Amino acid sequence: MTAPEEEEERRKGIRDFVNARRNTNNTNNKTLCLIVVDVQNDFMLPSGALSVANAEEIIDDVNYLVDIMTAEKDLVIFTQDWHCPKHHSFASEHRGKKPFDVVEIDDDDDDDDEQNTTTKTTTTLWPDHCVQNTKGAEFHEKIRVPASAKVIRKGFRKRVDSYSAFVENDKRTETGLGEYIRGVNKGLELSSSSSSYSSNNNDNSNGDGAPTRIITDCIVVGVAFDYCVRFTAEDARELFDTVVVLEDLTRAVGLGDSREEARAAMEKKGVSIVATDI
Ligand code: VGL
Ligand code: ZN
Repeated sequence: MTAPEEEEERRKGIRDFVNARRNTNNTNNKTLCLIVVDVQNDFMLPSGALSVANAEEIIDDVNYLVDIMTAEKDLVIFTQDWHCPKHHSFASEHRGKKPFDVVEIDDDDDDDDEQNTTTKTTTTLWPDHCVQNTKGAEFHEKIRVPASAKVIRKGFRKRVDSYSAFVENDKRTETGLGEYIRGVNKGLELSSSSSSYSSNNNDNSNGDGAPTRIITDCIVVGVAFDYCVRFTAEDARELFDTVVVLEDLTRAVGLGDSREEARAAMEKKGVSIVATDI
């Protein structure tokens, strides 16, 4: 196959994949959600501070996916790792530690107060990366971020890292993305029901008290498969019936068994991990 033929083949795989998701349960033209994780210079460029092997390879196909979903008015979200200088996840902030060391850190904000009980968390230390307003934190120049897309920045609190686009690594602090998606769902629900709704009917649940969820399917792509893609996809299961990671539109950091651990953890949470060509 020639290169253009291969490209068309991949694009057909992507189109078929999206159409199949859109038409599940005999619901034609339902709205889908796409989350594009951390397609930023520090992860993508070979010279990036935390470069993920071959990550630039996914950009053309991610652009294509973004284009077709934007054209269908699906909800498209981009995440951006956005650390303050001297972020606590940087190895340079921990004496005697190197990037990629796994350490126990305390969650407490106050280093010196011995009265405080602190919770220890195991975490990976990284090279300084994606520092706010630096070139490394910018989206890769080839990625197209449509004006209609929502950009969510994460990891900007000095002491807390955030792999997930929904909840930071303390498992408490919400990023606001969940709230945003609930708001979008509310809007869709109101606009789709306004014509048939009587104005004095305030019960917009489906009768059993469960919230009506309009956007039921979410697709996750980007980097890194074993960190931010993984935790974003796992948490997305709280909001969506179906969460699919399109594996060929991701790349992994690959520390020890991180790739296989991520796969197992996502599958345990009910995330599907699929290739476009199946
Ligand atoms: C990521 C490590 C540190 C990611 C972000 O995007 O997967 N990994 N910060
Ligand atoms: Zn980071």
